[in-house]
Amino acid sequence: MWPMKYKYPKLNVSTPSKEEIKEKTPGRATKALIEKLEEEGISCWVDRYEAQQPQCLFGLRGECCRLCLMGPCRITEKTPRGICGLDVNGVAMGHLLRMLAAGCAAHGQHTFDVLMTLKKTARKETGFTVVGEERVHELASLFGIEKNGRDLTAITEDVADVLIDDLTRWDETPIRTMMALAPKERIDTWNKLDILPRSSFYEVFESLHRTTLGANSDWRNLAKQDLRTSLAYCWSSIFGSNLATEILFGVPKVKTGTVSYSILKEGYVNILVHGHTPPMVEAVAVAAKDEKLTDYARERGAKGIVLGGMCCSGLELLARYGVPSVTNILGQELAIGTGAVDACVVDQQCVLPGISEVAGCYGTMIITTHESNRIPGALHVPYRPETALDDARKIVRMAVDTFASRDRTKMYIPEGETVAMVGFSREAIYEKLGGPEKIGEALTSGKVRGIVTVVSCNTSKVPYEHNQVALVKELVSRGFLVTTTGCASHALLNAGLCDTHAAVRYGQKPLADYCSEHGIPPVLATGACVDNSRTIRLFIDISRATDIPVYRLPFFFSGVEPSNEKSVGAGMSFVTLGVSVHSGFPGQLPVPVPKSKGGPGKADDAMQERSPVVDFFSKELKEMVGAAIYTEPYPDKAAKLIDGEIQKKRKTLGW
Ligand code: BF8
Repeated sequence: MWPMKYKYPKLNVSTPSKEEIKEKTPGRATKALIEKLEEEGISCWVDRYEAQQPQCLFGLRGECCRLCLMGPCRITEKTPRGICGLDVNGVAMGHLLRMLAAGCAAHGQHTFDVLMTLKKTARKETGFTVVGEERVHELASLFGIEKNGRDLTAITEDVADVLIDDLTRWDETPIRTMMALAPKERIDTWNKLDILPRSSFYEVFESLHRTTLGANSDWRNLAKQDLRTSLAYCWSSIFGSNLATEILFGVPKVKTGTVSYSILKEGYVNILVHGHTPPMVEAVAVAAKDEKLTDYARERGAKGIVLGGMCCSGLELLARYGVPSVTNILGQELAIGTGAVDACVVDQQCVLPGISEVAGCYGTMIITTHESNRIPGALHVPYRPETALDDARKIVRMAVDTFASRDRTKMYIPEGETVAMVGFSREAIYEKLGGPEKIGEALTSGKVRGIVTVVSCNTSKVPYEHNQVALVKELVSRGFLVTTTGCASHALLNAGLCDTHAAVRYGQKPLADYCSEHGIPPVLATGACVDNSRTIRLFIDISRATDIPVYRLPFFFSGVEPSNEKSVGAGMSFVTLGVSVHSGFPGQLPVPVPKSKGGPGKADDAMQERSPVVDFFSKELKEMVGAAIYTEPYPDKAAKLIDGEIQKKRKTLGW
């Protein structure tokens, strides 16, 4: 626990000051770079966060309705309904549904791009080739696609068509990927609850419709659509992207890779890729290795070309090729603030608008590649599957030209990089651990007490990366194996938790022995956010191997620092699967606030008492899908909570 500056007693939480963020964040480079920007008079997210304090408590409590133009309406004890008559339950569920729809659309949009690339590649209309043949064959068998006597390209196109159909279909046929991969027990449960989704496109459309003025005042009906949209998010928006990317570029294998700002090199052309569209990332990675372009860089005075990534694009590169990744969502302005970046190539989502100001101060060129994400002042080279490889060469050439003309006198690259073991696809995990049966045995015997997936973004509401690292160290010391994706994984990679030594450093017997025996770290970095689908398949495989439904197994999900709406969908995907969720901050969502006992302030439980939606998330969901949502901002308490819930499961199983 630590003193934090901004108190929100009615939420029973406090948030940190800028100084507290600088002191508490585990990566020392972060502090150094924030101070560099400070000295140079350039603002970044930490300054804007402080300027926004105190934030609106009605908004933070999910009691501010902005669903129509008569609002915003505050729901209070004195004004229990908005102008239209909607009560707090409808407000809370409606806003949650809009967040889920936005998250489903966001992942769905980059999935759409990958699927179009896959289809065009199958038709030989792009410069890419299909690398992941085994995934094509697996999915063709699962989808009942004829394979005999047909060549790979024809089968691949049929697989792409099923995935595209899952993303876009309007009729009532349930998502085929879900029907093929989800356990029968789950499908029966979802069917009984009447929440089987049609597609991401359809459910997003329907969710927006249901939350318009006068369209739905039954919060339970909205809650049902929340669950349905979560299933679409999971089985179409994230699975579609993961599967299509594995078909296009192969299934990652275990390898070592480096993370940190220090991968940027003085005297080199430094290029960062950032966003969520793997084919664009792949194309730039190919171009950055092009010998002609390296020669061009030398002619222009550079020693060579360095490529690094940020956010999910960085994790994609790291998992598949071991190409270094620099940082996560709240590190992007700091990375550019090193003054070492010549070009930052961004596609879609999680690109902070603030980067353009920082880039302007250092002469860094921002290149946008997606029509849905344009930034004032940036150059635009649109991603087109047919010309992606040529366009990427153009982009790298532009970066070299920037190097030659840019003022690099304000450059500071923090020292020290972390080496990590990465690339833990589902297949790579089995290669190391011997398959789901063997993992099931380790869980039964208690060598591994449970598996916790620690994922999602970073937020200004807690000390940046601190809680993610603290929680995971505590979980490892309590004998839990951790899987991780997204921005959380950057924090864990950087903190050395994805290094094989971490099992002994932070764990104890029997987990430390188990990790050493198999040569793995206690934290398995499985990739980008869409690769939560890898952990979902892992949980399902273990369930099949042990013949125990997922909801009874010792699994847990933790989103320690949620910020993007996509992280709401990530948590809800696991809830629908039967895996309980820990959220690291109670803001804006109708989830229970942490108990006041031992917390930083006294909770005003007004909404807690008057709103059945809180009960819905903490109790009713358990009866419906076998999992619930918990909120706890303090990592030591969160670890205790997760441990307690997992221990209950182990006890019920007689383990
Ligand atoms: O999908 S973890 S801030 S980078 S949303 Fe975004 Fe959150 Fe980072 Fe990728 Ni995921």
